[in-house]
Amino acid sequence: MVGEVRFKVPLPILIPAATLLVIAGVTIAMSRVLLSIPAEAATVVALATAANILIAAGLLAHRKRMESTSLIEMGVIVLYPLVIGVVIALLGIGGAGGSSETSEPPAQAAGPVEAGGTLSAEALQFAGDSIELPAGEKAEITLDNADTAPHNVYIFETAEDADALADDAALFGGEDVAPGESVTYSLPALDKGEYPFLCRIHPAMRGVVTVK
Ligand SMILES: [Cu+2]
Repeated sequence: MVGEVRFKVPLPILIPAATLLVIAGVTIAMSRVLLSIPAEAATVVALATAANILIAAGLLAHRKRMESTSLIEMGVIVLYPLVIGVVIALLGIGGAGGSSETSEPPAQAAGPVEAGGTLSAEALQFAGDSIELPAGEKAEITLDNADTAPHNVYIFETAEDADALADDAALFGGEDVAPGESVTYSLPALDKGEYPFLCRIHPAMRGVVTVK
C-alpha cells in the first residue's frame, strides 16, 4: 500500500522531467552530429531524420496494437540517417578537417601573379609564391598588404644574393607597404630566367619571378 502511494506521487513529475531530459539529450547529440559534417550533408541528414520520424510515426499510427517491438522498430528507422551522419562526421575529421575555410589564403593563391596583377600579403606570407612576367618588358605588380606588418618586394638575380640580402645586387627593391595599404611597383625589364623574390623585412616570405 505504502509502496504504491510512493510510486504514484512522483510519476507525474518524473515522466515530463525524464522526457525533457531525453529531448534535450537527443537535440544536443543531433546538433553535435550536424555541426561536425559539411553543411550540405547536414541539411540532407536533418531532412532525412525528420522525414523518417514522420514516416515511422505514421506507420505505427496505422497499427492496431502498440507493441514494445514497434518502438524498437521506430527507433531503428529514425536513427539510421543519424548513423550515416556520424559516419560522415568521422570521415570528415580525417579528410576535410581544417583544410576548407580556416587557414588557406584566398583565391590569389591559385595561379601565378602576372604583369598588372596583384600580389597579396597576409599572415606573414605572400598569397602566391610565383610571379610571371614577359621578357624584356617593363611591368607593374601591385602589392596588397592585408597584413598587420609592413611588407615589400625585392627581386634578386640569384638565390645567393637573395640569401645574403644583397641590396646592391637586387634587380628591384620595392618601397615598404604599410598594413592595409597597397602600392603598385614598376618593375624593370628583365631577361628570361627565374629570379627569387622576397620581402626584405621578412626574408622568409619568398617566391620566384619567372620571366619568359
Ligand atoms: Cu614582410
